[in-house]
Amino acid sequence: MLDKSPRPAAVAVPNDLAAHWMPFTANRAFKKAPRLLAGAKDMHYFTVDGRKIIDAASGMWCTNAGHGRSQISAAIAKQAETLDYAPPFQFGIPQAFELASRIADLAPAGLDHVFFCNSGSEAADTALKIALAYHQIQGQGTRTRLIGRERGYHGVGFGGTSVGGIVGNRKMFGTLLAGVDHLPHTYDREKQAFTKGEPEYGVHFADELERLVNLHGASTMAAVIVEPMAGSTGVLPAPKGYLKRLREITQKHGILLIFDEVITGYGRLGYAFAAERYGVLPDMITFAKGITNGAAPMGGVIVRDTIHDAFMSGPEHVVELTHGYTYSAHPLACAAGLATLDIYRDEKLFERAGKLEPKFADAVMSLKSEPNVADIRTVGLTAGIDLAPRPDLPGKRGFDGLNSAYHDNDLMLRVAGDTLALTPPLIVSEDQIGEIVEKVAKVIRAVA
Ligand code: PXG
Repeated sequence: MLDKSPRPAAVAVPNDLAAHWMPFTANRAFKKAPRLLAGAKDMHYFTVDGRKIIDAASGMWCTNAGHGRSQISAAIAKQAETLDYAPPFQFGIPQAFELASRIADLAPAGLDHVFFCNSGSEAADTALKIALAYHQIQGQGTRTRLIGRERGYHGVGFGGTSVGGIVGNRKMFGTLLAGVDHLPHTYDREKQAFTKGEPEYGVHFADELERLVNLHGASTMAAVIVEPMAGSTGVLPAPKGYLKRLREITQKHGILLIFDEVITGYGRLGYAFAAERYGVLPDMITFAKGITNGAAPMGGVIVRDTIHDAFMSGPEHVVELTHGYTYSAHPLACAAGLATLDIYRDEKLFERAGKLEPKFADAVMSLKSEPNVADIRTVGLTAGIDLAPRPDLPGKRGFDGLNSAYHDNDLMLRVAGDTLALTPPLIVSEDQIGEIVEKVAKVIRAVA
């Protein structure tokens, strides 16, 4: 139930919400019962009516170092004063080169070049375009086919939507890119329910790539893109051995392998990148979100040396890759990124996530016996809790959960259909994990 008791307004609220057409939002429902935020510090948001709500979602998988980090805001402010904007084509700023080097240092050896953009969507499209261009300059221009995975999410550009595998995100937008195919998703509830970490069952789902190679022919295939842990669809960790198997098959057939680490990058699974956790070297890694702790828009692609170097030929005055954005390596984002990486390093937040993982998993699994809980999956500092859908109203129980959390339980979580997703900042304390789990239990009961 909505608590409509009057509260002192912490900030002025506009009385007309009509003009802002909100992204990925049930606009009419929102505008009837808004969830408006006014501030944030460490593990909490502050609502416009002055409530303090605990953030179990890192905003939207972004604020790995917690909110309101003054080191980051000071760096942004200083940068804005010093150099507000610089053209990223044919000009550069020192901070962009420094940030690229530091990201390359965090990435697995061999992935040493960073191409900047402004979001995860742009990162996915950039990686796909680099893959196509790479094959073309290698004299393998027939390799144009892009392979995604069912239930995958790679943002909302045409490339990312095409290789994405969430039907609701695809079906409104026509035929999308030609020549795309999809691997099956890796989830089998009967075999995997209530698994902590990577499920034992499911390595064979990678073998479906051989089937696609046999169907289309290796000489037509450019790249495979997967999330090491599928986040947006409701937290599906890769089965044990699955990513290694994908690497073996792509390597065998000359197909590039792209890990979309927009969510898993920067500590979420206890490592700088999930590629390290799984001991698998992809050809490219996409990132966004955590690189600036959410404080400025930034994304990028980390590219293997051999791919980057293949472009560095021909006359030196000629642009090697005709791709980029007005705001690639934006000064404010670079400043935010450098300050963010300092915090991750100084506070050892990736290691902290790894250490907390078993405690977090145990705590969340204690929700197993709550009403309608059909499955719980955990990996790193992330969990997906599937609630049984209400008959004939898929997504309603999840949506009600989001509202119950925000309005009645002072909790922010993510929902994907009827799945509740928890993905707190990596600074979360053990007590706060307990508090989050208690609140989630109340939410689950409220929507029973
Ligand atoms: N790739 C992955 C793996 C993502 O998770 C994107 C690309 C796109 O990033 P941008 O910055 O263009 O939005 C994402 C974004 C959720 C949720 O509730 C997840 C995302 C975005 C919004 C909501 O799980 N991930």
